Amino acid sequence: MGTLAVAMILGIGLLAMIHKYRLWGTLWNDWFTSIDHKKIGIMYMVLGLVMMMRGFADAIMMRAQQAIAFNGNEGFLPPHHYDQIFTAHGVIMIFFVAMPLITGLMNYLIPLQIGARDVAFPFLNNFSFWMTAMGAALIMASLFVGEFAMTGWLAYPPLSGVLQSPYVGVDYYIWALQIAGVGTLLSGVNLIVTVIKMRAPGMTMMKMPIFTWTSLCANVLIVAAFPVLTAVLGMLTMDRYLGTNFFTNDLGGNSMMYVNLIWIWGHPEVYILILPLFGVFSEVVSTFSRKRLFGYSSMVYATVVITILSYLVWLHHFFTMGSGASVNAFFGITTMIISIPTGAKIFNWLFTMYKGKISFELPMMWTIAFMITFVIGGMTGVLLAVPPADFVLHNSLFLIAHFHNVIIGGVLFGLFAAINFWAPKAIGVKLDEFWGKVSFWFWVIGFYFAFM
Ligand SMILES: [Cu+2]
Repeated sequence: MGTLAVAMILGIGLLAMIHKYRLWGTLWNDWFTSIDHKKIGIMYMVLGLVMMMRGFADAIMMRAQQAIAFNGNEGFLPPHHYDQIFTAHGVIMIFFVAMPLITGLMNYLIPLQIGARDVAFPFLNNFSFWMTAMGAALIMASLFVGEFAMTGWLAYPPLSGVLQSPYVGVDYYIWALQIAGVGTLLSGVNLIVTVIKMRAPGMTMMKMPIFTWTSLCANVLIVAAFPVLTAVLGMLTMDRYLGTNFFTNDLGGNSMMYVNLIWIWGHPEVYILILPLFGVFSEVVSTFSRKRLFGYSSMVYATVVITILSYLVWLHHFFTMGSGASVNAFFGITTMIISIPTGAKIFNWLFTMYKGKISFELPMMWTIAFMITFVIGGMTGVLLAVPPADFVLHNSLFLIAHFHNVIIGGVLFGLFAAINFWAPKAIGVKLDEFWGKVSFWFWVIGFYFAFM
């Protein structure tokens, strides 16, 4: 209720400002209905940054609860409220912060990098954005009307089934993800066609900027993975609404199939998030070392190998489910193999810096923070890829720390590098150096304080 009051006051204030300065026409004609890839890209980024406030507030409440609630003290959040915040944090950070931010970045940069006037299907681009925005709006609405899922971010049945979760929270979850997911799929198709068909004359595939390459691979992953998410959520919907029994223990269903299917989407999803940022780091490292990127073609091959391998590892998310030693061993080994092309990229960035004239501006600072943090995240990932170790470490803060090292240290730091690097092009102003450095040190020290 307190949040609703604050949100309403801010919302009414914002509407009054828009009205006072007669901005409705501009907002509607120049932004909301715009089919310009640069404006849509910026709208995606604004959506992601706004939703980051919500996801961050959820994180603060969770950590505060954990700090207070021990020795019989119940803390300030009742269990059903804590579980909703816990679920919303994961869903928002992945679907409505990381995804809009990378989609916005790709929208903005790809046509510029390949010399195209716009994306292949500009109207569809605007439509995709609004589908993502509507998904976000649905989650925000669930804060005030109804509830949100109390299931964790991937809503495993039987907990998310209609018997254990008869309330509307899971329905908000399903519809928000379905709408946003289809929007992401359409924008994936759009960007693939753009890269394949609309490159300027003479730009062969192996002459494309490295960011365009890594984004192309990310969009191939989107088109391959998101239909699986749509299908598995559709099956969960039918279980809940129509009494089908895909994921129940009786009538031949199996809840483990849901876990299997959702991770066939879920593991590629983390590579969808990180690959475009690998491209960003490559662009930043070569710019601020004043050298050409070391090993362009090995970078491209490493990206393609990661794209393929990301489809052979999903079972590492449920080693403890009981697939047996040989299946676990197969997925443990494929997971470890991924560290080879990823390690090759790290060495390529280091060799680019070697004997370069490095200037430590903000994008370069974020890139170095990334390299250290991501290597820690990657190496703890190799530890978790050992099935017997995973039996000890699953459900632990070690796992939480691992994926925050790769997702904050990789995706978010990469986005900050990108925003600092390309903001002058997008908004015509160089972001303030002093406050950028303050922000950098707060983030890096805060991150290590929270997760080390
Ligand atoms: Cu994975």
